[in-house]
Amino acid sequence: MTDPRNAPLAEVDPVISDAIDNEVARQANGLELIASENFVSEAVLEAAGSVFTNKYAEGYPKKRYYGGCEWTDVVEQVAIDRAKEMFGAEHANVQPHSGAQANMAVYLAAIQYGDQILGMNLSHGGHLTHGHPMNFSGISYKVADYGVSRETEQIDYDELQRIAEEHKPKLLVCGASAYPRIIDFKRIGEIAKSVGARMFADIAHIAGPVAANLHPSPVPHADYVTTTTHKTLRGPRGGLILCKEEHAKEIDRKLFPGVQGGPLVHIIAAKAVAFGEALRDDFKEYQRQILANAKALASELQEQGLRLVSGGTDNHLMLVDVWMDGKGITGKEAEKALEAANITVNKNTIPFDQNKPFVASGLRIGTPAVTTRGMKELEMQEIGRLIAEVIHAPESEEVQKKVRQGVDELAARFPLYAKRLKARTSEREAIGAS
Ligand code: DSN
Repeated sequence: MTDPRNAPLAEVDPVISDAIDNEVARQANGLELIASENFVSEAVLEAAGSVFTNKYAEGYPKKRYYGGCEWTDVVEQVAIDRAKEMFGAEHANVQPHSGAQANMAVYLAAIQYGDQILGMNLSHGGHLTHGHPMNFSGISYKVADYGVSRETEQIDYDELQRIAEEHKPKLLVCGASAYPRIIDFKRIGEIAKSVGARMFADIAHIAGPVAANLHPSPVPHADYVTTTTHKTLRGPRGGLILCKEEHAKEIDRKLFPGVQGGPLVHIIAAKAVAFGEALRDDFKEYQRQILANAKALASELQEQGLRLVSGGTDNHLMLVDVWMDGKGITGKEAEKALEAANITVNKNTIPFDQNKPFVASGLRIGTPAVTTRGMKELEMQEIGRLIAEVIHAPESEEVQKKVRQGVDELAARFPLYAKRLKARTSEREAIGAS
């Protein structure tokens, strides 16, 4: 009998093994348009699934609280060096388990409990951790917020200056999770300076274009920059903090032991691999294509009669107003109808939304994942038409069926995780499963 400690997952735990196989098939056979998702390489998956998951390593390279860290130090130092090189940053901390934990460390390092912060309103494109009342940031600090103007649906920097002067924040938080336009980090830096605030930029969504010099970088202007590593950066799930050297010690101390205990060394290894990929020339081309694809998809959606918040996109995502002042459908209905056609997106509030966040008036659509599959502008036009067909007839099962066929064809032309999918199919055939 095989020692169960050495047996394959399918034998040890068929329920979980099956769920993983089915997820491979879901990702490969559908169209992934959630703006914050992507598909990592086999090399990143291999590092994330490595034996470094066994290691405790509190501390930092060469200063650990545990023995046996010599290979952990190699992995973490490489990740740090590559992160600094990618963004031209003075200091990098690669240990945050997530973007939220990276952000928490910044708050702890930059300000005191109860201090005033100024962040972008969640319903205008900001993020929970930028001061939402139900998040630690809104619970622990006094919050003022800024948003977009009603006319342009873009950040109104003059208004931001005015709000900053009124509230005199200690920390000015910028960056967004649903904002389709360029963010003027230089201007925000000037605003922060003019009121004596430190500047904190969360570039979780746009880290890829920033690293590829296709979006202005906040690094020269901001005291602190954070990002997740799994969105446009195409790494494993996790976070990253960049800062000026003067803040380095405090950031490291606040992340560990302030926010976290032991780092996830297998994930740091996978970050290192992803950062290595991001330093290659083809990464810049990948980022360029993400943006070109977003523009192509946005114009096709407009061509098909859909309204885009702010009239278009400069980055990897767009916000579609499917509600149209009550003449259309809710974001929730649109998300569900598209899911039935194997197109994955998420409902999203739009600025000045008339619906509650769980219902929402918009859809957020992004191109990083489909671009990873190799799709280009022509495919974006096809996808735009498929999306519009569903949104214009959200109740029609016939339309959903037809669109599903279109999705199947597209997915087959741009294979994903082909080896994994093949292994699953042959295993299933061997046991006669569907
Ligand atoms: N949940 C992420 C997103 O989808 O943008 C932000 O944390």
